[in-house]
Amino acid sequence: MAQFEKVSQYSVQHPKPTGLVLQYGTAGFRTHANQLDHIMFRMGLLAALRSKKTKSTIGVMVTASHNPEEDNGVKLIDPMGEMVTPAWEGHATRLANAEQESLVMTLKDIIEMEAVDLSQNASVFIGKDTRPSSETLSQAVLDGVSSLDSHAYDYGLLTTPQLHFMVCCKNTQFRYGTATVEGYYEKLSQAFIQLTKHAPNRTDDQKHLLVDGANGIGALKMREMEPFLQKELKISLHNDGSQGKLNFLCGADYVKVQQKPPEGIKMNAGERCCSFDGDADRIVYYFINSAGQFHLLDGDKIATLISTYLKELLTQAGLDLQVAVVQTAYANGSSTHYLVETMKLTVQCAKTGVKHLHHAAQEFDIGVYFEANGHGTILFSKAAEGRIQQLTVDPNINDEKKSAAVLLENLINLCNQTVGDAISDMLLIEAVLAIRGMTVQQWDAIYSDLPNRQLKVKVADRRVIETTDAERRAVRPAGLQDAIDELVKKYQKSRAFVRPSGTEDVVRVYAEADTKEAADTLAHEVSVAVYKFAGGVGEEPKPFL
Ligand code: 16G
Ligand code: MG
Repeated sequence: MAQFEKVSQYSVQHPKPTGLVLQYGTAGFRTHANQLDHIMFRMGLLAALRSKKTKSTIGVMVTASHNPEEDNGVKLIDPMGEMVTPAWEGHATRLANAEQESLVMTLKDIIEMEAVDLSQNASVFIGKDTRPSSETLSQAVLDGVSSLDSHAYDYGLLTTPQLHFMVCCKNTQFRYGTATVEGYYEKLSQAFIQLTKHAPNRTDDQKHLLVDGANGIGALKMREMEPFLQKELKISLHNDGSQGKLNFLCGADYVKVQQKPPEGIKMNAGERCCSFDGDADRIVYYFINSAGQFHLLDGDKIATLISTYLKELLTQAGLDLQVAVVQTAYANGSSTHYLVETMKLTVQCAKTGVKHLHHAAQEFDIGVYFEANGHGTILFSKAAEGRIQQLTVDPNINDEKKSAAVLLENLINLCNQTVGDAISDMLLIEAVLAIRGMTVQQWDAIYSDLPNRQLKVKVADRRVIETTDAERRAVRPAGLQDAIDELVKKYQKSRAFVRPSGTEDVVRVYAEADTKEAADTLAHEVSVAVYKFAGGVGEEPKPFL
């Protein structure tokens, strides 16, 4: 078949290093950029097949998010802008690891297994982040797509959530929005401007926000978007890529993990600051108080602010829609306690990884999902959207109800419902703070985080650890969970769990307790239990100093 001859010919220009094995992990393929050329070509092929199968546009994003600049990666985006479905993650891994001579055979296998009609048209949207390697790697994706005679549209530089947005716009016949960067800026900024009308007389100080762009794509796109915001938000952009290196000593992951401000940003006491990660799908907020102490407002605090406000609006609008918050085991116990006990909201725990949270959130009228690391968004069911819209045009309701319905409608438009989006989340948070007349300190004071500690343990094979209950309990190896339970009992307000990382060859340990010392000691003791029960390698974990 001529089609496969072309694949064979093109693939020679993107050879696979013999013996190299890579896995489509939690967030796609991710490794040093010089190992990825063949992966990109093959993901171009797979995206074309997925497009033929779904008869929709598929997205391919070239990025390694918060990883160092030398790395790169790729992930596929399904028709509604969501992460690619698990069965196709399996196909991706198989196709990626087929040796050069069996590439066409593996491709044919997938075509047969999925009953792909090759005569169907295909369309693939491609985006890339600012890494130097992204240029040639995205070219390899294009080669893959065109070797199956499929149509590719290359958006060039985009944030990851922008590409998710484009794919969704295209496949909803533009009901979700216009599939251009201007379409994205216009949709979000109009919603933001409408919302800020409910917060009149804001001072310049209140409109001011420091943004750490992680020296990446988010900075670039924020600069493009600024004119659309019509001075309703005054951004001081730092780490904009003009000097520093991507994700180096800055960005959301650095700030969250190090629990300190990024380099390259000068903060005055009480000033609101936020950091994006390298592909702008995560955000965290922070400030320093007058005593110079650093305060972090992570994904849990963001979920609390947003879900609380949504509940308030629903009450005002007289709508009996259920708001649920989806978290992971990493959510601080104080946040869960506050949401359940004080706010009386439904809280669900999902496994780590965006696709799990997204999936869980789809089950509710309004699902607010956030990982503690700052990745999250809000999903509105079609029925919820419908009822809100209906209310905005209902002639028989009072002004208070109408105003609440209009606010809800604007919030829907401000959210990127395809995936967590730093820019969209930032505007959402800024709008809610403005409307409620809340300072960042007041937001922080809603609840106090329990002290917590995360550690990593090296073991011979991390797959010996098997978890259940959304990763909160280990069912294997035998004896490990009992040991953890005994350790946890020794402390107040304590909790601990272990899980194999999906992105690194380590076992992760999380512990929290009423004091910093207790959390640190518990984390260390649990690490030792992992080392003993799960085949630790190297030296036994040392006490935390
Ligand atoms: C990936 C996930 C992120 C998760 C992290 C956990 C996506 C897009 N990203 O970066 O949500 O928090 O992995 O990493 O799903 P870990 O398994 O190494 O702890
Ligand atoms: Mg990211």
